Amino acid sequence: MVQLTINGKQIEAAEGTTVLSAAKQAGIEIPTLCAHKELTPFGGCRLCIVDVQGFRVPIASCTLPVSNGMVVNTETEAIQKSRKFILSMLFSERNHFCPFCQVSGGDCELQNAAYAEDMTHWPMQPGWNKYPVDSSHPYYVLDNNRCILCRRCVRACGELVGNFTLTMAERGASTLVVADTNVPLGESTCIKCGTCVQVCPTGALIDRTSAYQGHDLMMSEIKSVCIGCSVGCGIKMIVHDNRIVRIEGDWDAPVNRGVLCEHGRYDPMNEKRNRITSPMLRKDGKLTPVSWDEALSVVADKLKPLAGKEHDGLAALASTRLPVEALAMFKELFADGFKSGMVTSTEEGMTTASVNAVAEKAGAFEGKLDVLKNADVVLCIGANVAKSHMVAGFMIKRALPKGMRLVNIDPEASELDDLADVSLTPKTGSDLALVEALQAVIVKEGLGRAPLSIQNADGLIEAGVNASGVDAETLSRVARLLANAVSPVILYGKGVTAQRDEKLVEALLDLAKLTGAVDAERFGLLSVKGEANSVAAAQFNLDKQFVLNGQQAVYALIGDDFVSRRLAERLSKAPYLVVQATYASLVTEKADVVLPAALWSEQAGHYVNMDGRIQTAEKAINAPDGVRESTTVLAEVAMRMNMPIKQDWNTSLRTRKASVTLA
Ligand SMILES: Nc1nc2c(c(=O)[nH]1)N[C@H]1C(S)=C(S)[C@@H](COP(=O)(O)OP(=O)(O)OC[C@H]3O[C@@H](n4cnc5c(=O)[nH]c(N)nc54)[C@H](O)[C@@H]3O)O[C@H]1N2
Ligand SMILES: Nc1nc2c(c(=O)[nH]1)N[C@H]1C(S)=C(S)[C@@H](COP(=O)(O)OP(=O)(O)OC[C@H]3O[C@@H](n4cnc5c(=O)[nH]c(N)nc54)[C@H](O)[C@@H]3O)O[C@H]1N2
Ligand code: SF4
Ligand code: SF4
Ligand code: SF4
Ligand SMILES: [Mo]
Repeated sequence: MVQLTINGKQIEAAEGTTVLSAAKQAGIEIPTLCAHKELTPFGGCRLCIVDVQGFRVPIASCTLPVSNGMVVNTETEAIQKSRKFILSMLFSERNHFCPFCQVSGGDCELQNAAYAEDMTHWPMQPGWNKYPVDSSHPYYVLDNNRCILCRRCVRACGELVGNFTLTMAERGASTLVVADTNVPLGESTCIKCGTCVQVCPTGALIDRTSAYQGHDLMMSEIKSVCIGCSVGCGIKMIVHDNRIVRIEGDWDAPVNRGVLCEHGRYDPMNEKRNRITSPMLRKDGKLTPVSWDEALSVVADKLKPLAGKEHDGLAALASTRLPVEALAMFKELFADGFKSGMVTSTEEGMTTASVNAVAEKAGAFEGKLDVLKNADVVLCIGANVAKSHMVAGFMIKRALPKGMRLVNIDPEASELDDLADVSLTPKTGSDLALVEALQAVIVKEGLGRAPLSIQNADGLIEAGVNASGVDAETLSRVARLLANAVSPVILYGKGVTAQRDEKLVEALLDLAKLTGAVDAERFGLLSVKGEANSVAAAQFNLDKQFVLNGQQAVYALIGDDFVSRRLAERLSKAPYLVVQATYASLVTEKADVVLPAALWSEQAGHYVNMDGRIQTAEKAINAPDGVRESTTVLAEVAMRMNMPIKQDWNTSLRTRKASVTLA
């Protein structure tokens, strides 16, 4: 520990801490602009200057490490004067005459910094040189006239997203933020995650949807969870007048630490599907709006006689994007209450069934996404994380320049191949033979970290080569890379789990133990699941393959999920179809009864992400009139059939062994 004095206060700080963070820990705020807690210090704007005894000039505190006996002052008259001068310079360098932001934003850190120094006007004539504006991007605009060259966007795109699209071009006063080799943003390598926009302290990068929508003071901020995929990123919804104005990553969220992908930040803002706002019944072949009472009594009358019939009664299907509360009720009503033998989810356990089967025997064996932070070798098998679980992909992409090695195993070409040190393209379905061959090489060469009994190593290697079509030399190279890693991680996805082969998951667990990815303390094996509540659905046994065979009716709880033509075709075989859904789709078109359902942001609920975190989504906005929450409707259906439900999701979530620790 290091002892120092800041503003007369004795402070203890860990070695390597910057003066800026030491001050913050001691409750002393130093104004900053280019600094950001998730980014490496850059020392560019110099607003955080402090006076250090023994130094002739003020010095930037964000890049200055603490040292023993240091005496720092943050609020001397000279410092305050210099700070105002720095701000005046920043205002004068470009056009910060922002009449619109004045009434809207309220989140401009440059303006706020000036107000904090009691600045009321610009002491220097602003520069009116014209800098380029790039409006080629679908989601945001880059206006270099408002840019203070803090490089937060550049650092965020590289350090957090691992995309390295943004850079600085030109020099001095002409310095500009550009994409790639100065191509329009809309034609660049940008993957549209919006992280750069979120970190920009001024109006240089502004969101198309939220700019000029009103002052920050008029907005409320609701913490929630993205339901775009099973990563479960923490978000903040900025709401005004019962409308989501903007979605931001939550810097305090343990999963994503503020970063989001396109699907989390922008998809909900660009929803084009048509809402269903009234219950409907098929009358004379046509869906006709009716009252809730009429719709629910028809449903109850129709379904009640089907209770207790395991095979020829009712089949029920729920989306894995629904809150835990709804999934638990759904299971209780149809599996326990109706005793139907075909109660499952739209994902049919494709990402979870084989994983849970192993957990039944081995207990929880999968780790947290955090293990990626210190991984030196990552084996990605059957998971297209650059597309399907983008923020997990960012965790890999941003570590690659720091030396992480990536092995990708996928029969099809994927985005990860460009980033991988080694890409294996085995024949589809040959993974078990391939994984056993990797184990055999490690055992044969004596590189294993844990005992694994293998009888015929050479035979297994040969079998793996023959089955997969991967040559023996590349296979051995991958095995050695994994075995020699200090903290390897194995990440698998639907390419593996959809094989529904418990042995394959076990083989991956054995490989993880053999390479030290999994030991008593470390859980460097994990799978991406599918949707926001795939794990919860599996815990409720909603993981069977959906087969219609003689059932007289189907209850499909779709919620706000997307539906495919394939699903619509499967459901059209139902003699009678009840659909509870937010949006009109090919499935609602085929229904006999349609019940409107609230959207994720219109109801509170819990979601269990891929690594077992139980997270809360708050209600952000009210549903349109006539629309009810999924749980309200299920409870009503249950009541009308005299099958009241207990609603104890937390207990039933834990009755089955999970592959991840649930907390
Ligand atoms: N045999 C077999 N069965 C499976 C699986 C398997 O691998 N094999 N996988 C299981 C799993 S994990 C799942 S999730 C289900 C999927 O089963 P389906 O319900 O068939 O879903 P998808 O095939 O993902 O199709 C979703 C539809 O929504 C559309 N869509 C998706 N996102 C958007 C969007 O942002 N905007 C718009 N406009 N449209 C969108 C897509 O174009 C697609 O038409 O199937 C399950 N069943
Ligand atoms: N943007 C976006 N994100 C999504 C979704 C979406 O629709 N849009 N859907 C969500 C859902 S429901 C799910 S289930 C997840 C799926 O997310 P992932 O688990 O990443 O699954 P896929 O994206 O289907 O990628 C699986 C990869 O496995 C490969 N593969 C196929 N067969 C084999 C095989 O035999 N062996 C090996 N080793 N690999 C194989 C495929 O080529 C593919 O690249 O994504 C979720 N995320
Ligand atoms: S949106 Fe994301 S990928 Fe695109 S430039 Fe910004 S940070 Fe980089
Ligand atoms: S665009 Fe914004 S974040 Fe990027 S350098 Fe300019 S002011 Fe900083
Ligand atoms: S990675 Fe998944 S949970 Fe995170 S923002 Fe993207 S879609 Fe949402
Ligand atoms: Mo899925």
